[in-house]
Amino acid sequence: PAFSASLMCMDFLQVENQLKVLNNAMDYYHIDIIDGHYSKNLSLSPDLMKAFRKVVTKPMDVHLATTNPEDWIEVCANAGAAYISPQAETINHHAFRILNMIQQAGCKIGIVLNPATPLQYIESYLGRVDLLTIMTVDPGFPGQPFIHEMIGKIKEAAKLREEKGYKYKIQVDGAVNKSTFKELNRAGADVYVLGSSGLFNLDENIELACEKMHQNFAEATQR
Ligand code: S6P
Ligand code: MG
Repeated sequence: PAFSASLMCMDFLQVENQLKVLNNAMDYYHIDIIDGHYSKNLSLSPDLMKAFRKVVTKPMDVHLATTNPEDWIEVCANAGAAYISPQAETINHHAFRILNMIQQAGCKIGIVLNPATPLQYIESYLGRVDLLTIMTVDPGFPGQPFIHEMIGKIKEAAKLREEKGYKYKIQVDGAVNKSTFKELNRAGADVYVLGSSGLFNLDENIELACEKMHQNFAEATQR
């Protein structure tokens, strides 16, 4: 398994210290870029990524919860994104152009699927995807309840990858924590996005929070 820290959930008074600890405890950074329009919230930004970049040693994956992802690809790539992951629902009128834009910007291709969007919606380009994110809450806000119906979609994504020889990693985002690790792992998740419930709320001390998260995962998934 791999773990991605969702930085919109971090303690903003302790940014540098937390990033230094997370560099050793996590595998990726999850950067929610929300435009206030696609989802009614605001979070991180390309300028913040430029600051984070001075400290982070793990790849940043940008989750574009934006109405027009094409406006943000270049600027996020220049700010240090390794993966760019738009919402599938926002690109399908010109999906292949967007996937090419991501690649031409020097980034790996991510795609995010909302809970209500079936896997079949992106069937025609799944073969090009490096990181498939299955939302297990509606995007926009931390602290929401896990949507159990998504377990079937994760299994389906794992099965399809096997059948077709696709390369994508399966990432899960939303209420990924102690109470959901087990079924997410069994269903076939590869990358776990950890936000408030799975990481930052576990302890005020980030080192202890990371230790608790790893321990929770190990306990939930042993045997
Ligand atoms: C939600 C966003 C997520 C959250 C994460 C929060 O819009 O895409 O990445 O940051 O899900 O974690 P939790 O444990 O509060 O659901
Ligand atoms: Mg996200």
